[in-house]
Amino acid sequence: MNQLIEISPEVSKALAEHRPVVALESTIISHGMSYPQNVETACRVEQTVRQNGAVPATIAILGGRLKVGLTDSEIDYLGRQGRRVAKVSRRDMPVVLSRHQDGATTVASTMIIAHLAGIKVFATGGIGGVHRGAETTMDISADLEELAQTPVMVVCAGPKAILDLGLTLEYLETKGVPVIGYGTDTLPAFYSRTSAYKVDYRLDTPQDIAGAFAAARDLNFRTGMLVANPVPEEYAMPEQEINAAIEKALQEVQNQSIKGKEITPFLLSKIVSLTDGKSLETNIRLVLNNAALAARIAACL
Ligand code: PSU
Ligand code: MN
Repeated sequence: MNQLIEISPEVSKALAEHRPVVALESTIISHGMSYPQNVETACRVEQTVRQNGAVPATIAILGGRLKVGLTDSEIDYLGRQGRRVAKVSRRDMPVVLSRHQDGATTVASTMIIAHLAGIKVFATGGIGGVHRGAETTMDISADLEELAQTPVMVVCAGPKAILDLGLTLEYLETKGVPVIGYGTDTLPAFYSRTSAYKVDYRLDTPQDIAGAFAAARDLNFRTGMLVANPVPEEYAMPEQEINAAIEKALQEVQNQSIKGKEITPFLLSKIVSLTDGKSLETNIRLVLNNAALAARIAACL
């Protein structure tokens, strides 16, 4: 096994016995929500994975080690540290490791570590994508490149509506990443169940999704797969309200000259305050919903 990686005894045992395991990211803990909701949510997400028949493996970098399966106190540590922990995507990993630092992993780096550990399914909230205005800024999340080159299935509630959804889909098409709608023909947009875009394929059962993923492995494809699972109806945000908040938050990014990897966490927290916390509730519910589906898919694999 890779020298850098430390898999918890429970996850290790589950993998050895070919039992279902679901990877979970940690940037959502440190940068996606604030303390203590971040820790509470991370624990509820793990519980949901268990209730749906799989073992949760929350992933982070601690002291320069790739940790797969965190203890409750490690999750609490990341939650309390919040933005003091580095947000670590693929390009950040070499320096964080060589300096023996801590890092909260994004979708991209969580995929890398999950794959090293032999985990096939990963649940998150929303993925990074092509930002609005990327024609000039070139702000395209490394999450998309990772989906293009790492064979892990990512279950999300669609790309965040702060992004350019159309360009995000174009990018994924170019890279050969299938976008599967779970029980829907329409691409969900994280806070809401619909958008102006269609998914490539609609599949209605965890078995069918597992089947498509298995076929990609039979083909020896290196690409991952994106499963878009709409937020449950009762927790979805009214589109007008969320779009107004997004517009305002994007304007703030301009006004305050927020750049680079700060943009996504800034937008998310701005939207929480602009919606009086309603978007946070939506965010929590959709992550739980994705954790349940990911666990059921993992069980089918
Ligand atoms: N979705 C959320 N909360 C988050 C993120 C996504 O609901 O905190 C994080 C994920 O870790 C994702 C990252 O990989 O934002 C994307 O950041 P960027 O756009 O800088 O690549
Ligand atoms: Mn970016």
